[in-house]
Amino acid sequence: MAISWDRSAQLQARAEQFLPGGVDSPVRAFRAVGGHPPFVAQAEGAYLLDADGNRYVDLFGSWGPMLLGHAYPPVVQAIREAAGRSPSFGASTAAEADLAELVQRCYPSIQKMRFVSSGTEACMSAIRLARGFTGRPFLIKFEGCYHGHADALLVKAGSGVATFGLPGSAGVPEQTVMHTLALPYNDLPAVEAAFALHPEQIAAVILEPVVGNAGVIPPQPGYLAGLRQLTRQHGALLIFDEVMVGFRLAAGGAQELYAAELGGPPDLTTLGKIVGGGLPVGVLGGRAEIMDFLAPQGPVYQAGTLSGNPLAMAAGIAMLSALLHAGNQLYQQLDNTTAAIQNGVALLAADHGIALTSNRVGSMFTWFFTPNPVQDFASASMSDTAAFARFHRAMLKHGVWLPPSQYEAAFVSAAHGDREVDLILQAARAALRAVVS
Ligand code: KE4
Repeated sequence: MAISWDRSAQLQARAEQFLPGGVDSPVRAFRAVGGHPPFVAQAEGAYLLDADGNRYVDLFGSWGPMLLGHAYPPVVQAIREAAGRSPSFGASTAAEADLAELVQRCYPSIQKMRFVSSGTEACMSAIRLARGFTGRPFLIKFEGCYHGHADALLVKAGSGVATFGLPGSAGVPEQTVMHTLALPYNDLPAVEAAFALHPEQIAAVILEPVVGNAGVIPPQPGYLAGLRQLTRQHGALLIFDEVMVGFRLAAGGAQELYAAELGGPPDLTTLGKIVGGGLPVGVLGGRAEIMDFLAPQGPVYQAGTLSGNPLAMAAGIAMLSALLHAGNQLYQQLDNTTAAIQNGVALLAADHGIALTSNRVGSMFTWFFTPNPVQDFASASMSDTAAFARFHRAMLKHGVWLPPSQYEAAFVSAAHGDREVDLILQAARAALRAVVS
C-alpha cells in the first residue's frame, strides 16, 4: 500500500529550523525506529490523521492521556467553556478543589495534593518534599523507571550500584546525583543492601509500581509489599509514580489493582497524563502531614504560574467524571480489547517463527522482540531493537502507529473496538513478514 509522507517531510524540515531534532520531546523524533515521524493534523476516537491525509489506528494515545479516545466530546466541551472565561487567572478557583475531590475518590491515600503542570514537576517536587520531610539526602529509584527529567532523577547505576549514582545525561553534575541510587527493579535484596549501607540516610524509594518506561514490566508477586515493609522499617517514604498507570489500570491505578497485596498504600503518589485529559497537569499528593510541609504551609518551596490552570482543571474534571461514571465496565472493556490485540499478534508471531515476549497489564502492553521473559531493565535490553524498528515502520505503513521505541508502552483506549482489533491484526500479519524478511 503506497503511502505518501511528502507533507510531513516538508513540515519536519521546517520544524528543524526552529526545534532541536524538529521536536519538543526526543522520543517523537523516531530516532529509535528510523524514518521521519508523520505530522499529526487531527485525531478522533482511536484514529490519528496525518498532514498527508493518512489515517492510523493510534496505539500510543499521546503517551497515555487518551484513555477515552481522542477529542472525547465532554472533555472538548469543558475546555471550550472554560476558555470563554479566560484561559488563566493565576488565582484560586473552585475547579481545583472540584478536581481534587475526584482524584481523592480514585486515590483514598491522597489526603492532600497539589496540581502542577507535568509529571516531571510532580516527581521533582515529590523528591524535594521527601527530603525536606525526613531531613535525609539519599533516594532510591530503579533502572528502567522514568520519573521525568529533573536532574536528581536523571541517573544511572554507579559501579557500586548501591553506593552512589552517576549522571544519566550530559549537564547533570555528579554531585547532583551522588545521593540517588539506581537499583535493579523486582529485586528486594538490592533494596535491603542499600538500606544497610546507608542507615537512616534514605529519604524515599520512588518507583513506577508497574514499569512502563522500559516497556511494560509488572511487579513480581510480593515486590510492592516488600518495598512497603522495608521503607516502613527504615523510616523512608514510599513514593508511587503513577503518572502513566494512574486512572489507566483502574480508577485508582496500581494502588487499586494491587490493593490486596500492597501491605498498605504509599506515602506519596505522583500523577499526570490522564488526570489532565490531554492538557498539562501533574499531581503530587499523599499523607496530609507530609503534604503540609509544602509552602506556604511548611518549609519546602514549590510553585508554578499555571499550576491548577482553569482549562486543565476543566478537562480533568470531565475526564475523571466520565471514567468514574463508566466504572469497572470501562476497565473490563479495555482489558478485553487489549487482550485480543496481544493474543492475536502473539499467535501471528508464532506462525512466523518470531520470538516475541509480550507483557501486559490492563490496557498497556509491550511486544519485546526476545524469547526470554522480561522482568527488569537488563532483560528488556536483551530485545532485538532492530527487529522492533522494522516492525514499527511496517506497522506504520499499514496504518497502525505504535510508540516509536522498544522501551515504551503501547496504550489502548475505550474508543478501540472489534474493527480496530481487526485492523491491527491485519497490519501485524504484513508487518511480521517484514521483520523476518
Ligand atoms: P512528563 O513530564 O512527561 O509529563 O512526565 C514525566 C513522567 C513521569 N513519570 C512517568 C512514569 C512517566 O511515564 C513520565 C513521562 N512518560 C513519557 C513516556 N514514556 C512521556 C513521553 C515523552 O517523554 O515525550
